[in-house]
Amino acid sequence: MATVPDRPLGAGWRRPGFRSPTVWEGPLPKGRQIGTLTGMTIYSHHAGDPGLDYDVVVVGAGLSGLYAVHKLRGQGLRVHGYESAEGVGGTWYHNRYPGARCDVESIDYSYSFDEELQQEWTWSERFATQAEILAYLEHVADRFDLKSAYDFLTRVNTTVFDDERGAWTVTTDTGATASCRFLIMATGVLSATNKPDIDGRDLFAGETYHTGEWPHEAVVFAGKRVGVIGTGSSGMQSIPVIAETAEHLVVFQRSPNYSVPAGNRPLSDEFIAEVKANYAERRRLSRESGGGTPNAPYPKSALEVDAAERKRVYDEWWNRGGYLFAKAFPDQTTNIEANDTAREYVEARIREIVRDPAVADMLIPTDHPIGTKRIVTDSGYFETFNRDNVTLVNLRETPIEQIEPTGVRTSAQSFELDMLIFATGFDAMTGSLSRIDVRGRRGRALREEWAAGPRTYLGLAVHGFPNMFIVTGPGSPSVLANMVLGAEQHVDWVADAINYVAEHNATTIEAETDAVDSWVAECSAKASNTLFPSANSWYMGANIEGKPRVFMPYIGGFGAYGNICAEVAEAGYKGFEIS
Ligand code: N01
Repeated sequence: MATVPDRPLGAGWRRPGFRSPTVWEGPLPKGRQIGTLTGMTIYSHHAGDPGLDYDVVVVGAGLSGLYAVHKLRGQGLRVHGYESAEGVGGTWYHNRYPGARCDVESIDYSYSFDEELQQEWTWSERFATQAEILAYLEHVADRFDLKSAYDFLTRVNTTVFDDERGAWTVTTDTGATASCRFLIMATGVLSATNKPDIDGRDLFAGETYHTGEWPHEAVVFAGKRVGVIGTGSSGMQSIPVIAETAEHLVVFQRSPNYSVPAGNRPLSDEFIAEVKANYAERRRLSRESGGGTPNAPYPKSALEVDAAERKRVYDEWWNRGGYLFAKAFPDQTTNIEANDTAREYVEARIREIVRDPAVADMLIPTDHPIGTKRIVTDSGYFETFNRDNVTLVNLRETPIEQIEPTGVRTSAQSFELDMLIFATGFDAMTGSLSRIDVRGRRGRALREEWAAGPRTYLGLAVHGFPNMFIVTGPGSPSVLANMVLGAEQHVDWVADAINYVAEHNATTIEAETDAVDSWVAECSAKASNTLFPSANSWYMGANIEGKPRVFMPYIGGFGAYGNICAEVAEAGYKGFEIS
């Protein structure tokens, strides 16, 4: 005799009106097996379209996809996932370059949906390493039996909507195909790597790596002449670690970036106990906050306080560490004069650290207001340029002319190298979607729909692409907020929307064109009230040649955005057509 558990698999398991499972005393039911929980087999009783392979297909097994599988299975839906990598983790699976860490504190960059999970997992450091985050995601996947939902090493090539059937068909590079009612694109925002087309790029005969596609095998720098192209977060995190053992390191910098030391440290037992005792309140504050963590700026404007008070605040935020420095004062990224005070403070700190004033000059950005590109959270970055085995090359003065079999030739000299590392970033926010051939109503391609920049309603849905949801995509706070809580908020919203469709015996939910127009205008208005559009950042798509210049995330705040989504749902999914 087998039983189906009568306790929730997750919030929403027993939503009114939905076909939730009950305790079975008799022989195994005839539903489709959807997983196991504490040794019991779970069967779906969702009366979806039996002609479809699945109720939901989830693309991606990063932190968004994993939660989507868990949540929707918990609603009794038949869920299947595809993941191009061999394992779970998404960006944390691939970005295993030396020094890779998250710049959001580990105690916040973790799931909140399950209290037991939250209590049983203990982070060892304030800013977790990639390895620890991946171990955490592995733990989550095992704990909730999520891997069983996935085909790994399977890349989704096309997704096509069938107007007649109100369903999607997904095809993959292994030849596997699947039909489903709902499609969840949990494809990640920093997943599609950018390897710039530098002359001779593929001619280099030594070892070549991209930080975003780092191999699983150990990479040895000792005794080697290493070149790194790119000084964004990935470059600035890996450079100090590489410099420790490389014979010589050449850093090819096109644009300098602002960085603030992480102030990383091990977490004490007392601190962890206090966090765990107050997690609920911490999460509540995070959900209401601007950035998805329980941090708020100083309560006064940078221009309202005198120089001594301003310095005290900047000292405090500098010592806190990391990108939050951009939010020390509330007007720092909206008012250029306020921004200048932060910029001058950081410039002075860089000059204190870097011994050679000419090198310090090269390391200080001059092309964007501080904080309008993500401030890097580093561990010893500027100090690295005091080492004898490190050379900084300013590509603005001496651009790369050619990559050659033996190294890199700039307009000034040739650098002989044994290893070349591309820390050149991503086709962010839209790249992972545009690399899939997504076809909506009447065969319309998402690439065409977004030719002038991404157009979504709430970052979640696209007109003409019914039943397709994007998690943490363009038009949502996404990378401007805590991605884990962002993913939970999105997936919970989508799960409720799917319930709503089922409860109303409907087949499709689709963003209305007017709703998309107004949301795009709202996102643009919010961005234009800030200094962000003035930077050539990946937020703007400016790092990819030919990409439309549009500020992609929603910058109205995480809490405010959550409220808007909730109001839309409460108003019967205002702006969506349900049919
Ligand atoms: O990528 P980037 P990233 N020739 O785009 C340079 C998150 N992240 O992987 O600025 C020469 O920021 C480019 O130069 P320029 C985080 O949100 C987080 O470092 O275009 N150089 C730039 O210096 C971050 O913002 C963490 O002039 C070229 C670099 O390559 C985001 O991911 C860690 C070039 C790319 O920097 C992306 O970071 C890592 C060319 N042709 C990443 N093309 C943490 O949590 C590009 N570059 C801490």
